Amino acid sequence: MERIYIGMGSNLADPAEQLRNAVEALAQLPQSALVGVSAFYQSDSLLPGQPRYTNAVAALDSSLAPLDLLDALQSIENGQGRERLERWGPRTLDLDILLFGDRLIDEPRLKVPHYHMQERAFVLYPLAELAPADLRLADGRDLKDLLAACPFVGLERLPPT
Ligand code: ROI
Repeated sequence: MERIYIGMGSNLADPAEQLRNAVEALAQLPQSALVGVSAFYQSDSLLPGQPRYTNAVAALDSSLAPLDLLDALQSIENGQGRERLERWGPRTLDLDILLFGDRLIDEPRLKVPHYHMQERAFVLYPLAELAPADLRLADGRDLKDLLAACPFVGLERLPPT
């Protein structure tokens, strides 16, 4: 079993409901156990002209291989109506593997740690709710240093529902 952190995001078709459905789907994955889910956070899109996003992070223990987990996450995205019309376009559901145990993965379909996580408050702050305070990424960076360099700006932490 390895501890995996998954970033979740939605900005279409009732985003909070999309994330709740995604959590239920993650809880059903084979060879896996859902360990925790952060609070939900709202923020403006990094790209102008899109609806606001709701984001959260889930922690999963799994013995699935990384690319098998990636396939499973993409089938959850597709099952929730994701249409890949344009890169970076609005989406009903986005599931990103942020961290996979202490693995460094550099494959065409999958790069871990996730490439953009260090500059994204909507990833780092929910991750910090679930991860140990002294978490070190597989590339040697410390989560606390990434947090210190990424201000909590523009994020709205939603009350639990
Ligand atoms: N902006 C926010 N706030 N949250 C996201 O999940 C997100 N995802 C994206 C882009 C369009 C970059 N902006 C985002 O893909």
